[in-house]
Amino acid sequence: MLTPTEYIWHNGRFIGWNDAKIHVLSHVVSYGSSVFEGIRCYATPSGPAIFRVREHVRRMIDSAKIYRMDNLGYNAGQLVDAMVELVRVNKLDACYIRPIILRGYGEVGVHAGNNPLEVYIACWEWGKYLGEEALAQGVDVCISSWNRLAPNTLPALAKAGANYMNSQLIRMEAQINGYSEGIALDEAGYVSEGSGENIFVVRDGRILTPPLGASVLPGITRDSVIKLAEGLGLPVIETIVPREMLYIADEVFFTGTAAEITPIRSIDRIVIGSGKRGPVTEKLQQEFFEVINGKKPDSYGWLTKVSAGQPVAAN
Ligand code: PPE
Repeated sequence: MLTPTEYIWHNGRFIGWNDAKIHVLSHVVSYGSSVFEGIRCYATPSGPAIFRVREHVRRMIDSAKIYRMDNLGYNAGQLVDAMVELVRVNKLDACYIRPIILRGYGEVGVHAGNNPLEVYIACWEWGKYLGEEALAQGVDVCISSWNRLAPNTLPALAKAGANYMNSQLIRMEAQINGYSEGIALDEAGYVSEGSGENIFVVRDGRILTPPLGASVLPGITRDSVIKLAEGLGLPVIETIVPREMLYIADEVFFTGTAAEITPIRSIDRIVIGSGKRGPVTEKLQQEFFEVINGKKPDSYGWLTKVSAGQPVAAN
């Protein structure tokens, strides 16, 4: 259950957690017209630091552009600053940040372009996405009977609220059938992604991941893993992945803000590799956690410190 924090940022000012309410006839409720992000802030020796906040804000602005949500009223720098301030005023060390842009209240009807855009940012403490054991032990997953969004239907590069109806179908089906997560195929039947994670495959020392044209979200963690792997001399090949390649892989793992780097130990009850976290996955996890926990120098400039300065008074 979500533990409330004190403040939520709304259209440029801090409001109380319980005051962040919208009208039931807001456009977003009927039509799913929102774009959003999920960002983690980690506790480091020099205080809380937000992971790749600029890239997340950029993706949110891209998502808004795809949906013709113009005139947000805030530029990227202001949104980054708002997130830093929000973590500070809520006095959190590690948390998950959820900015949302939604079409609000006014007219009803599919094209209600004059309805105001509302920008909210909330944060709270969020633990491990696929269970406490998942990062070390790996998870058991299935191939979903639901496909990912077909091209030219709902744009997969946008992180839009409506896309998560598809994610819900994938995730609910998987969990009801006793799996932690489902892997969806794209419309052509090739591997796409999990309901809330990108996917990587390791075979014979080569790392593969589906390309952006396979209806995947352009994950920030995906990009981070590509960069970390390259740094280790293990280039990642973005290529179409047939479903059966998963079953015969040496290692398969998920990446995502919430899931971080989660090994997959079985798919459709077929054991992957040795049935436990593999060496490439473990090495990448180690690199990733050392950067985000501040144990290794932040050579990629991924961390934005929430400096310990005087908190700005909330209004
Ligand atoms: N694909 C999907 C469909 C997706 O939702 C996510 C993030 C990713 C890939 C990985 O993207 P990135 O976080 O930038 O590495 N999923 C969010 C969902 C959390 C939720 O359940 O809500 C997340 O990880 O924050």
